[in-house]
Amino acid sequence: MKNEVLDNLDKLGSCARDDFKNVTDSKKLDELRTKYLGRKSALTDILKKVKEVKQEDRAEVGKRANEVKAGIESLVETATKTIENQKLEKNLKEDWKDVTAPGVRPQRGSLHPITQLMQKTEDIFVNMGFEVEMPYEIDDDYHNFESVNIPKGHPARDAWDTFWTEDKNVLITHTSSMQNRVMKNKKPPIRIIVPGKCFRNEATDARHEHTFYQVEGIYVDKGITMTDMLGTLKTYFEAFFEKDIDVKFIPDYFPFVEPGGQIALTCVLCDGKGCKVCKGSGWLEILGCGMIHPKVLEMAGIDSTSYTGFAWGFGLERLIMLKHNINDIRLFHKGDLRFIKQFN
Ligand code: FA5
Repeated sequence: MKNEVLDNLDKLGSCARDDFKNVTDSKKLDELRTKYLGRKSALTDILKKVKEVKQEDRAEVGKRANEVKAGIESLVETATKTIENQKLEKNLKEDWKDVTAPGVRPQRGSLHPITQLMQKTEDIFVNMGFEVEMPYEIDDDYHNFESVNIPKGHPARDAWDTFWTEDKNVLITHTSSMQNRVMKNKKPPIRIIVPGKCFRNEATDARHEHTFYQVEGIYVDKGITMTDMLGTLKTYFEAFFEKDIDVKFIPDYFPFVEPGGQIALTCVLCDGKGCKVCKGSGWLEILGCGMIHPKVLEMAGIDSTSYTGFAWGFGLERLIMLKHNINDIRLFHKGDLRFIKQFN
């Protein structure tokens, strides 16, 4: 009987070692735990037989039975740890998050069309070597008027319907208010654009707002000519409208440029054939510009006998209106979502 029990215990131990090799999940582990250590397990049956072994052999058989039982318990413990570790590794792999990665901004609306096309405008000029400088929205009389050759009492002041603050400052009427500062603070070659909000005490209509955006451009260096200005602006308009465009200079008067004028583009709506918007002419007058007046250069401390430069100022909304065929400037700030959503 002793040998039979010892034999059975050895077989049970070796079966258990084989079975536990293939345990991969907790369900299988529970089954094996019940099979080898449960109340109705083979081990329980063998242990019942120990009573039938002779008295003098019982200690040896009992000791072996305990060793086999401890061996099986250790197999259960090892398998439990292996399964737990596998679970942990799987979770780490699947739920792994890189806490140092940049956050993903949830989509909430989109950029206003003015912002979108202002960014496009800045990109185009930056690619041509221009820097970007922001204007002061409230500035003094000197920068908005005097420094650009419009002294007090000059009739040209009437062309700008100005909002004055109580302390005699102005809500800038044009981004030319930055010409003097930019030229004073930088050394030639100076290539700057000034995109910013302007304010005029206008009776608003489809083409006039009291608050609108201008983009000023200033280029000062030795030997700068009108041709450079036409080339720069043609390059910009072609990139902005994404088509071939001709430009022409039509003389006009601004106190801070000489010669001064308007740039006209081939009408982007009819490609120069003539339509309602260009009044059949095939051309659109789009911006004020010219060669910077020697007096304006001198007021900024630039020697006008050595340096020349050009400047321009255009209204951004009017360009966006042409690009997207918008017929009323007041739509930009009306807050009508049906309008804004078209630019998502
Ligand atoms: C000026 O403001 C000059 N400072 C431009 C300039 C700069 C000339 C440098 C020479 C050298 P003007 O008042 O024409 O010019 O305005 C320029 C552009 O701003 C206009 O062509 C138009 O596109 C836009 N603009 C002017 N007033 C309004 C308005 N009330 N609403 C919308 N856009 C406007």
